[in-house]
Order: sequence, then structure tokens, then C-alpha cells
Amino acid sequence: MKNILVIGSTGQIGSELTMKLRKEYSNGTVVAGYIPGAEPKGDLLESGPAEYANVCIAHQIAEIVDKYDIDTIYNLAALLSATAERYPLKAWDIQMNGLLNILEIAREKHCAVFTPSSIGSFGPDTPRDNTPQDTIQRPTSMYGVTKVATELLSDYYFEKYGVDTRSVRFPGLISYKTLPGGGTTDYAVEMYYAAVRGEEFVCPIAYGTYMDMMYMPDALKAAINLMEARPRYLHHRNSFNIASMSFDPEGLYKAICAEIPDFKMRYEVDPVRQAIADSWPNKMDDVCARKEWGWTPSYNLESMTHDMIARLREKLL
Ligand code: AKB
Repeated sequence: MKNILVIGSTGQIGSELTMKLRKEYSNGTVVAGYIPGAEPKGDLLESGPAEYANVCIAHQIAEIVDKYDIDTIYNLAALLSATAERYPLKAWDIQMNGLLNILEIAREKHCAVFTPSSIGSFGPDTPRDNTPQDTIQRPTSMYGVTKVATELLSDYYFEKYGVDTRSVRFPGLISYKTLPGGGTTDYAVEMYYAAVRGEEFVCPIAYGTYMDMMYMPDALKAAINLMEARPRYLHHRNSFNIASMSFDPEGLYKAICAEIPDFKMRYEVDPVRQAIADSWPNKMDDVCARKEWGWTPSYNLESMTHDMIARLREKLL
């Protein structure tokens, strides 16, 4: 039986991950942790317990862990890259002080912890193409700095205290249920919404800027499969490269036009997001995730685009 706390359960990943975990572990308890102003609603609220769980308030998290006998924490609290550049101290507080709270609680109460890292943990000195699992990580954004530190601190707690910490470096995530907010890769989600609404899309990322992207069902599968993997096969822990597709805005535009031929797009590059995107890899090599815990994605650009457009039509039209 698993008793799980999802911190950030109403965010882009959390809202879908919490529901999937509730299906997969129906004989356990999956607690939807939220902060005021981001309360769970609908199915998320009705299908299981919800608790106020601010990652920066350690005693609050510890009380939830005790109350529900939690054995696994998915720590999804984070400011994404563009927002973290606007509020670097807040990003540090949530991503680092919050993580330290979680790791200390996990150490005392014997919980496993999943805290996502990102393509943002790489920087301009990192090899761009087929970015290796183990390589230079000198990011230039505050988001990236916190993600590298997350990886290191999580490995430290595993090596020093035996806390079962695991993580993946998520690409830009694409989903139709909950909008992301403040990320550099969010342009891709926004492009789908504009196309389905019949609006022209003004693209903030330049032609030719390639980044890894992933459809949400694959991202959820990765998080759950990694936490289920047999520990003795894990040579890495924090954090695994995972990849499924890489495209630039033009490639996504063409894939959408194959389904919505009259869709229009023009470029108006946002210098902050472009600088972040320029410092990230074009495409990661995920061979270690494939070998160590059997990672394989199910979606490519065409199948994701087909599904996204069908789901957004149901949702928006
Ligand atoms: C962002 O763009 O900030 C995130 C990420 C790639 O981690 N989507």
C-alpha cells in the first residue's frame, strides 16, 4: 500500500499526477497538497483528501505526513523559469528552502521523495545535441541554479542519510488540462490553444530554437515508473535525462497546420525567454533512463498534436 503526498497538486503536473496516482494506488491514500489561492476543485477535490501544504512551512508538511502515514512525497512546488527570473529570491525560497524541509522530513519519517529537475538545469557550456546524462551543468538562470542544487542536495540526502530520492529532468511539458505558467517552453501549449480558438499566434521564441518537449501522459508515466523502479538497477538518481521529441516553433507550427491548415503565426521574440531557451539543450540523450528503469515514451510530435487538438476542441469549442 502506498500513502502519497503531492505538493503542488493543482499545478500543471500535479493536477494530472494526483488523479493518476489515485487510480494506480486505489488501496492507498493520495493527499492533494495545495496553497491558498490554488485550492483543488471538481474531481481533484472529490476523489480524495486535500490539505494545505506549503513547502516553506515544515511543521505543516510534517503533520500531514504523520496524519496520513505518508511514505512517498512528490514535491512539485516550483516557480518556472521565466517567473523565477522575475522573482529570484522567491524561487530560491520555494525551490531550495522548501526542498530542504521536505528532505529533512523524509529523513526523519522515512519517506521516498520525487522532486523534478529540468532541461533548465543545463547551461550554455553544456553540449547542445544529444546532451549526455553526466555533463557540464552551469545554468545561467535562477531556475536552473535551483534545479542543479536540487539534484545535488537530493543525491546528498541519498548518499549521506539513505533517503530514497529520485528525479527526472523534464523537458517542456505539453498538456490540455491545466495551463502551465511562467515557463520558457509554455509557448508550445499556448500555440495549441491559439490554433484551436482560431486565433493568430504571436510566438515569443525564435525560429530555429530547438528544445526537448514531452506530452503529459509520458511525463506522468516517467515519474511513476521511476519511483517504482528497483533501487539496485539505479546507478543514477538525481536526475535522469528523459526525452521524447525535440522541435522548434516552426516544426510545431507545421505539425498543427497539418490538422488546422488556416492557422497563422508570426514571431515577436521575448528577449528574457529567448535568452533562457538559447542556454538550454536542443535534445537530450536519455540512454541511462532507458537502461536503468526502462524509460520509453509513447508520443511523438504527430501523435501528441493529434490528441492535443482533439482534446482542446472538446474543452474549448
Ligand atoms: C520551463 O520552461 O520553465 C519549464 C521547464 C522546461 O522546466 N517548462
